Amino acid sequence: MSLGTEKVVMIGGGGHAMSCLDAADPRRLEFVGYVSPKPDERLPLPYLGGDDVLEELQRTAATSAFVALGDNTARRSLCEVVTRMGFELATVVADTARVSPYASVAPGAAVLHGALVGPRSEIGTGAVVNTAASVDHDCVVGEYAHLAPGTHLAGGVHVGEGSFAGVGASVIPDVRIGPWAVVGAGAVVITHVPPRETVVGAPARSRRRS
Ligand code: JB2
Repeated sequence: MSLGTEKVVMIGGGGHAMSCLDAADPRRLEFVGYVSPKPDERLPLPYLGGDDVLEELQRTAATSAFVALGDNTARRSLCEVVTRMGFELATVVADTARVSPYASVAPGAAVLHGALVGPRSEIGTGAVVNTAASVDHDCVVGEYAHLAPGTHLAGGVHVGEGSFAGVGASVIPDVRIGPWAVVGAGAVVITHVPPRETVVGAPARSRRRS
């Protein structure tokens, strides 16, 4: 059944591409293959070449692209490149994820298996809500931010653009995490995190001060 199916080129062929392929709904997204500097035979998609083939693919084979790179800076950069080429950014939402009808998920974002996105929360362009992460009500997950598996945001948390929360991190209600900050794995964040700061531990503290 191809009615309503989006033809998509996967950008990247590593672990995150595999997770996103595994989570994507094949009735909605048809991956025509992947582009990467080098093939990885473990990804069960046709290898199409390097990024130099993208313009041709946009003309002939795919209307959308999905950038599956875990690195936030690289994902932003490639999302911008493919958007300039005229691709739409595909969005991956796993069928096992629960996204509130009162929430929004922007183009290019990934909400992977078992993730939860609560009401009035906003998931930004190219952001990743990884496996079994949860975002409670009234949160903002900024563009190109990444919540690693098992991250938990309580209500009203704002995560700035490009920020990364490591596996199992938790954030109490109404905390602001600045843009391009890093929250270490398992950290418990109870105070605001300045832009570009790295915090670790429970309670989380600046790495420079710990
Ligand atoms: O400029 C690029 C480029 N740079 C690297 N263009 C394209 N099209 N692809 C690029 N790549 C490709 O991204 C590499 O050739 C490789 O196929 C992939 C990176 O794979 P890797 O497994 O190293 O990282 P990942 O980003 O897929 O996964 C990381 O992030 C995930 C969220 C890992 O840390 C995972 O464990 C994690 N789950």
